[in-house]
Amino acid sequence: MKHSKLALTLIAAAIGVIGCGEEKKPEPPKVEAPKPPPPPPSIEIKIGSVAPLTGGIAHLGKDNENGVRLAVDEANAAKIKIDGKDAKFVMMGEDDQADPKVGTTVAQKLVDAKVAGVVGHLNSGTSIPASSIYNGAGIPVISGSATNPKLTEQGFKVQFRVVGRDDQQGPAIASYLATNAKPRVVAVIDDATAYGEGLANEVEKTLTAAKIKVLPREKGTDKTTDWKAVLTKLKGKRPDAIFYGGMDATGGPLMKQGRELGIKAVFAFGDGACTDEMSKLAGDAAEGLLCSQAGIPVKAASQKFLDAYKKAFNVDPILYAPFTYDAANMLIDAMKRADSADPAKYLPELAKLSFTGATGKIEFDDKGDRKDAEMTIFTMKGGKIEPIAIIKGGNSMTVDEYLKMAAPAVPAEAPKPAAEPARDEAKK
Ligand code: ABU
Repeated sequence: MKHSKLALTLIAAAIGVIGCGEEKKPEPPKVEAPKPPPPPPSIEIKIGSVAPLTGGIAHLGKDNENGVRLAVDEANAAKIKIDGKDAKFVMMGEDDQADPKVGTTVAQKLVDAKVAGVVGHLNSGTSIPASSIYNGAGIPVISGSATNPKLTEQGFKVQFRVVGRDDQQGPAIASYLATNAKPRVVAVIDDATAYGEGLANEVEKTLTAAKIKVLPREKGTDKTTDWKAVLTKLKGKRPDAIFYGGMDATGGPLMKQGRELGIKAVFAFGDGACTDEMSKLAGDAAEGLLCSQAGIPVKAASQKFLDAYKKAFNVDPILYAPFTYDAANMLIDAMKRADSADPAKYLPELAKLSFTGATGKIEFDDKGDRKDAEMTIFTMKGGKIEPIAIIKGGNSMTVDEYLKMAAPAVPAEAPKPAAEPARDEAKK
């Protein structure tokens, strides 16, 4: 009892001391630290890119893939909003090994991963079987390099391409050959792929129509690098020109061995073998070859694209990178216009797009082909392919004439978002 009284006295005294000291300031009202705003809603949009990334034409596959990667990286840097959400574009790069079976497996993998769209495949032989898989899933697909006409003749509403077709390319290179080299007898060889055989057929049709004798077809495969038996047989028939439908990995050795055997014929090739790689594979033997590409030459692509590509990858584009870049940008532009990455919603926008990209104005016809696609004829000079004629709408012109002619086609008003600035301005 005594102890508790004492304790109370001491507490009272202590309170008295405190009360007599400095006046206790009132505590400031507690202010809650501001909460960071919730992150804006975001949406991940996958874009597939398919090309051979291994094997003999991996250099072309990488070129195609780089075009897509550059477009995706630029779209991410531009902080695009789709449906009010921050769009994060992700490129899914797949290797189809230029093999039709692997091509369909990879296509199904992309469908299962719910890609919003695909740029690819590089080869006609992989693009054609893969197209029915994308069509079944309703996923838009644009090829930046496959040129076999069948690709867009199947009635698939999801299928597009931004290069020309082999029923334009074949007549273009064959007519140039016929007019300029004036051969009397031509040998035609193909690699037994959808592309090589199809293009060779188109070339043969044009030559035959021009009353030029075409020797019975010779064949290899897309892996053939020893052509000596075929060439020895052809040498005896003394062709004035040899056309090969196939890629550079097989076309380079063909031309090298042809010259080693003393064949003096003009060698001509389509786009798959219309690269500087030909001089790496054939050395000096590649000088003077003729070849075609199913679009404008790389050097006529917009300067903005060429600079950005070089900065990103520290190399120049080889063949169709400007086209796969445009293809990826067209997918993205259509999504922006539809304000949706849902293929069913943006596909109608894609089909009616009028897009000015690195390769000029692109619009699709009812089949999904590029309207009024250019064709370019090249020759090999000093180890580099040099464009000698660009053919558009039946007119043949130099690169300079083409750039002048293309200038008025560029819209005078501000370029659309995600599209290229006027290509003529970029070249000044
Ligand atoms: N067009 C050149 C190579 C790609 C392809 O069509 O197979």
